[in-house]
Amino acid sequence: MITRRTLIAGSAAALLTGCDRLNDSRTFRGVLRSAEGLTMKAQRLISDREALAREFDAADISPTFRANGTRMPAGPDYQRLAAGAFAEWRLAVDGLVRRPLSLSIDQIRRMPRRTQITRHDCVEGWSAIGKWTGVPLHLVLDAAGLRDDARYIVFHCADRFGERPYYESIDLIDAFHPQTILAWALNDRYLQIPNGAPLRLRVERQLGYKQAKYLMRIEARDTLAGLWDGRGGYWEDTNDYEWYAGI
Ligand SMILES: Nc1nc2c(c(=O)[nH]1)N[C@H]1C(S)=C(S)[C@@H](COP(=O)(O)O)O[C@H]1N2
Ligand SMILES: [Mo]
Repeated sequence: MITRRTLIAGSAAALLTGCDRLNDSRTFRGVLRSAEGLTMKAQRLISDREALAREFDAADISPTFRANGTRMPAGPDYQRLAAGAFAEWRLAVDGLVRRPLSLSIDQIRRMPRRTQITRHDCVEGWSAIGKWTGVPLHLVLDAAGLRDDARYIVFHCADRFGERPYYESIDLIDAFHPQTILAWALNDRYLQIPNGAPLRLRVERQLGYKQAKYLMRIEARDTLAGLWDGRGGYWEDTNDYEWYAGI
């Protein structure tokens, strides 16, 4: 699998290939200097992307975590799954993976978990602090075995806005970030329907609309082109929201 580190190491190696032969060239030293500068900038950018979102104390948890957007997916398929307490629900993990998975909510709840108290910021101008528990996304991706050509992780949801299903996507830096989890509990309770039951994404360095609820399928892709309008998310496609919604 190509990790961020091998990508950086690879590009640094590519920049430095042939340095013995070119060492005397004045132009080359200039190029090398700017390449070093570039690598440092790239490194700084990526270190910043790796920083942890602030985590809060139990005393900071909002009394209610308001629900926004879809609060109950309308389709009969979801309603049937909900009526059965999601025992029949499966999360598909497919696309550019070596071992496609189909996971029940019990299997996911039995995987190693991370709990984090974080602040959710919605572009509509409200925030809430909640305690989330879930499986780190990277463990699921490792189990599926990402292929080297995977660059994006797409989250397909059960709810629709007209003909368009809600979906979201992130890059591999966020996918492997330690606070990026597939959450099945909020405030020590199994996730309830208004907040995305049975499973939702938490990608804590980004705004509310990236936190896809009602997950049905996780797809690894090499490009976002060809998926709806190609901008990587429902709101990105329909309302020009930023794909990278950093906070
Ligand atoms: N599937 C799905 N995910 C979604 C939405 C939605 O409508 N459908 N709304 C988004 C928005 S804009 C926000 S602010 C959060 C709200 O999460 P909450 O309902 O738990 O507050 O979910 C995000 N994820
Ligand atoms: Mo939002």
